[in-house]
Amino acid sequence: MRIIRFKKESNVEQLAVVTNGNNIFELKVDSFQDLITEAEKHNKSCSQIIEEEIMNKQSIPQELSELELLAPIVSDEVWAAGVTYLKSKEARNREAKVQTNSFYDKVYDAERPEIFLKSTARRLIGPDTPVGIRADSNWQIPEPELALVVKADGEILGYTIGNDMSSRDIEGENPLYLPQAKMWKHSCSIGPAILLADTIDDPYNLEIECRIYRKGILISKGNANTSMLKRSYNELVSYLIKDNDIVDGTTLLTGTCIIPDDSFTLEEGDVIEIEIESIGVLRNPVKLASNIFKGELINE
Ligand code: DO4
Ligand code: MG
Repeated sequence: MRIIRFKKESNVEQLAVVTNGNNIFELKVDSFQDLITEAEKHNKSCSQIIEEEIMNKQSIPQELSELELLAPIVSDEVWAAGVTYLKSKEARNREAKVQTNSFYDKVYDAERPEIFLKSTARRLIGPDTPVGIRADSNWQIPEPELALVVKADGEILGYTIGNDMSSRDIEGENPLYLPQAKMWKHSCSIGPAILLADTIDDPYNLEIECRIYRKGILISKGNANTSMLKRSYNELVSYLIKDNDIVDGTTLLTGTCIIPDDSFTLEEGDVIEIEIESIGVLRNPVKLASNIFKGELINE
């Protein structure tokens, strides 16, 4: 069972559910956060609330591909975990030009994971909206990551796809530049759907594929599986919420396991597709952040 948000002709933003049979039902609540509140109020899970609501409802006539999808949730904050896959540690050691005993080696083995603030609601975008690239970086990549959607108390309610856009030369120059290597206009995309946690068998066995197209031609492709993750999702969440108040619907990206060749950097006009089994495909074109006009809203 997957939750989506889409724009209707009237410009109204509609929350909906996609069932396993790919039928789409509009939901009464306006946002995923409201769904969490509703479930809490009735002491039920989000999927129970939905099942009861759609029991006697008609599905909409459109197919998923016909809808203008938005980020399935506008999280107040998106956090991210880092160096949770071996591939990420190795790539970061290369970009920082260090061979042994680096900060990356240490954090990969440490009890405490790396957790950083990745995005705020204003900077967050959804499917088909351009992700930004920085003008002051010559080495930029998408980071395809499984994202957890969590409740204020840390319960994992669902899984979506996240793109942790990153500047490898800025981070490689000095790890203290991490916020600049990670956060700028349209540097984080999530979507296209939230797969509800109690409707999936094994979140540690999900195939991930990242495809990058330039002028319509596939120029980079990588594959991985969430089984390669060094830590558990609950472990990451437990550190996120240590003495840190989060609100319902906070998103936590779980780290990247696909890194394009070191010679690769994104260019304006490229198109990024991140596919995660059972969730869908998160597609975003790439635009220079300076060409995304000031005040341009999410899901323009
Ligand atoms: O250490 C810097 C960031 C790591 C990261 O974003 C990742 O591993 O995905
Ligand atoms: Mg990352």
